[in-house]
Amino acid sequence: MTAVAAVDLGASSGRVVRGVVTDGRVHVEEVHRFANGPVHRRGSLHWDLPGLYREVLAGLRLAGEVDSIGIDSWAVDYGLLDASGELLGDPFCYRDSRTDAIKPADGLYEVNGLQFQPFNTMFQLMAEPLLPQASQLLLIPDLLSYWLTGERGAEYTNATTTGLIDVRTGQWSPELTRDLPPGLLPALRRPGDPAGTYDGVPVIAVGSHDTASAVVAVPAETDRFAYISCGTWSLVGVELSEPVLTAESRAANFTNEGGVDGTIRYLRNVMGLWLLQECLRVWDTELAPLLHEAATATGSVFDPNDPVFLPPGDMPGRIERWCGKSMSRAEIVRSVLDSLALAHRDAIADAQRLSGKEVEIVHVVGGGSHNELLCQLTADACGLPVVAGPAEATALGNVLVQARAVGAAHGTLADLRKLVRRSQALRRYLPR
Ligand code: LFR
Repeated sequence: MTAVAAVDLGASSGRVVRGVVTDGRVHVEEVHRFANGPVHRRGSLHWDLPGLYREVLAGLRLAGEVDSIGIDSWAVDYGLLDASGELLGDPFCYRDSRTDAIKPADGLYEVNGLQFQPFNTMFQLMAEPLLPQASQLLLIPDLLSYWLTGERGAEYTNATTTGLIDVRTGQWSPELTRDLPPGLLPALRRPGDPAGTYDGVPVIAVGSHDTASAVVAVPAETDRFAYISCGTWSLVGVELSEPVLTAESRAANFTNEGGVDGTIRYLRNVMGLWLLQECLRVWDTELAPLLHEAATATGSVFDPNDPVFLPPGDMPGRIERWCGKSMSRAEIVRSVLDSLALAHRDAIADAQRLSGKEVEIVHVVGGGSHNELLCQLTADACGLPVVAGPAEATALGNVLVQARAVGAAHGTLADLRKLVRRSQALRRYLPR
């Protein structure tokens, strides 16, 4: 039996799980869970990295004896280190408004293959006051890994979300990094590479972009599948072996992010359950009773990807203004779910059209796979069967890549996915 600890940090909560791989199965047990969220400081939105690190250490203590440790988190955000290796300032949260006015330069997509998001690291760096003092940049999981081990590196899947990697070579692009201080970006490491030790335990680079780890644990039986990694964001797309860099793909705002084992995660960011999370925060209420009412409520459809919904704030008000009417809470919840289901459908249709890959089944993984109404509405909108689960896909993907690195799991992504299928309860929704 091999046990590993997976640290999985999401924008609204973090967790440490103990993962066990044995007899061709994989199980995870959550040993520590803690809240996370952007913190307002001096008029900007930041993350409390020292606080998150304390929670990581507490979780690792609770995980007990393990054979390795792996860390993943949301993408694009980073900390800057000074020449002595100390963190310079509080890392910014990607929802901070300082990049609102950014416009992408021409010709970027052909090199980095990334959809335009104002918060991509390369744009954050254009607005970064501390850049002149910085000697190195570490993405969030790499920063925590550095604090654990003293070793620095840039894990590849997450590095592709910076916008500074050439998608054709898989290396830092000399062209796109030309204006950055020399040495700012550390050497790349791939999922499965060693990343130092903590207390004698190996730390392994996993798919440190949470979405890369989630896609590893999609329990697909066929390669004709689409996935929706559904949490704070819905990341909707297909797995490819080559990037799609056409003008149509750029115009449709599809991204080619680096996946585990050299795959391409060809997807679109859909605003996701953030819309509901912010409503619930404003209303100071629980979701379950509202979902019950929403099942029979009538909603209005809005574009969940309108940038007005990106920052934290009065979400119910923004939705009502978009739809041009006032609504009950249940109607707002229904509007969010109907709008997300349609955005899921559009992204899956576009992914197929732009990549030429045909899809016969949709896998919903992540916390959103528990949302029965959203899964059913997604199946209805797509006209395809939806398989929901596992909810802990990200942690499972993190565990599986570690397990393979320490010799407890073997083979390709298809082999790792078989372990997930064998051990996790899944639920099927047929289109109505
Ligand atoms: C999901 C995610 C998305 C990324 C967004 C911002 O948690 O990592 O993939 O676009 O957060 O980092």
